This record gives sequence, structure tokens and C-alpha cells, in this order.
Amino acid sequence: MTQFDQESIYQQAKEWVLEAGAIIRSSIDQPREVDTKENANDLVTEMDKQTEEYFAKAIRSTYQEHRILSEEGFGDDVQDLDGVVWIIDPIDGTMNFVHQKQTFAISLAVFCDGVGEIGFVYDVMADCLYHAKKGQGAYKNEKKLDPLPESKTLEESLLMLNTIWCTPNKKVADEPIRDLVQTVRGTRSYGSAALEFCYLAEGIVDSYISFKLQPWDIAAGVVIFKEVGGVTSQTTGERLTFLHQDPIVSAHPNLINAISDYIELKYLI
Ligand code: 2AM
Ligand code: CA
Ligand code: CA
Ligand code: CA
Repeated sequence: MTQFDQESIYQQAKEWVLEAGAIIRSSIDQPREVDTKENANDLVTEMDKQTEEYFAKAIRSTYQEHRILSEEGFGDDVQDLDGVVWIIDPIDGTMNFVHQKQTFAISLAVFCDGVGEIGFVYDVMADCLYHAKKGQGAYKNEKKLDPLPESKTLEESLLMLNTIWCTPNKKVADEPIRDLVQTVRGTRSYGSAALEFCYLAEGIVDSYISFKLQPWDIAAGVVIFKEVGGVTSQTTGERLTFLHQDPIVSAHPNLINAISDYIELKYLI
């Protein structure tokens, strides 16, 4: 078993997350170099790269044996989760960062032998830090978050999803999604998966479905949400891989049951 000093790594990671966030915040109004990746709406900026490089340098100079799984290419070629792996998205919600200058986050998780031990999601412009250590509860800044309520029904819940999936779409079976949308009280879409998990943890929204999230989009949020009793799995019911893109559903277990009763989640992918 790998040695893991949860408290000291947590304190070090927190310092780096707050520092990286302060740098982004101080340059929010500077002109951006915006490039595209897989398609015209898949954006990346110099600040995504600069921030990831900041974390990679800091981690490598402090923890030589740790590995990094991250979005923008400064990490390692990670094919398994043995040992200590930092899973990092330097800016989650790049479209929000570019267009709205708010509602984006740094997402940083530390896993040990495949187990999520530490999660940080930092809403940079709000200066709001969501954080958790495995087994010790989830926090929004200094405030401990309450366990999720047991009794909420689908009809009184808010569902987060990408509204484009409710329109005819070759990749996703849109009819069950439309039925679900018509059953819940309302839908929301915030544009940052990491923050969406934190809103679940806060209890201000209730369930989340997304089809193509990467490990760095979800790792920290999953650690945080689990601490209030939330469950996240693949839409097939299988465990998350944290190694490649997974279709995910996330909610209190009772709501996950209600969603899977209502529509066959396995048909959604
Ligand atoms: P990103 O901003 O780090 O790319 C947007 O709905 C959410 O989905 C964000 O968390 C975004 O992360 C994530 N996402 C994952 N893959 C994406 C892609 N190919 N294009 C746009 N957003 C993506
Ligand atoms: Ca991206
Ligand atoms: Ca992301
Ligand atoms: Ca990103």
C-alpha cells in the first residue's frame, strides 16, 4: 500500500490552488489568446496552459514519485491509478472564463491507489473554495455542508444537463431525456462540471447527467459530493474509471434509483 499523508498534501495543495486562482483573478481583464481544440466551440487559452504548468512544476518539484493526470498536456501518460495521482483541470469552464469571466473553477483531486482522498474546486472569481478530505466531510470555505436529504422526489428536484441533448441528436437517445426533463421541477446548466458537482454537494441542485466528461472534469467534484452522501457512477451503473471519458449520473442514491426507474440509463449512451 502506498504511504499517503492526507493532511500535509491537503495543506500544500490548498496553498497552490489559492495561489493559482489569485493569478487568474488578477489577470481576468487582460486580452486572451483563445485557440480551439477538437471543434470550434472547444476552447483553450494561454491561461489554461499557464495554470496547468504552474501545478505540474510545483508537484514535480515537491513530490517526485507522484503522477499527474491533466487536461492540457503538462501531465504524465497515466494508464492506471496506482500510487498517488493528481487529477487536475486548470480551468474547468473555459467557455465561461472567456465569455462570462465568471463561473469557472480550478479542479484538483489527489487519488491514492485509485481512491479519491482530496478534492478542491475553486470558484476563482467568487473566491469560493469547495474542499473535502475523504471521510471528513465536505466544506464550502469554512462551512461544513449538510448531508443530502433522503426524501426528495424527482418531481421536486432540479436536474443539471446540457440542454442540447433534449433536441434531436444522433449520439444520444433524446426521447427518454425529454421525458425526464418534463418530470423534474426544472433543469439547469452552469458550464463547469466541477462547479456543478459542488452545487450538488450544497444541495442547491439535485441530479446531474452528462455523457462525455473526462477524469479531470469530475475527480475533485466526485470526492466532494461523496462526503455528503452523493453517488456518482457511469450511466450504465458501472463504476467510474477516472482514466478516460465516462457518461455519468450523479445524485442521492434515491434519486438515481428514480431516474433509472424512469428511463433505462443504459440506453442513454
Ligand atoms: P472544460 O471547460 O475544462 O473544457 C461544459 O459543459 C463542461 O463540460 C465543462 O466542465 C467542460 O470542461 C466540459 N467539457 C468536457 N469536454 C468538453 C468538450 N469537448 N467541449 C466542451 N466542454 C467540455
Ligand atoms: Ca477543455
Ligand atoms: Ca473541464
Ligand atoms: Ca479545462
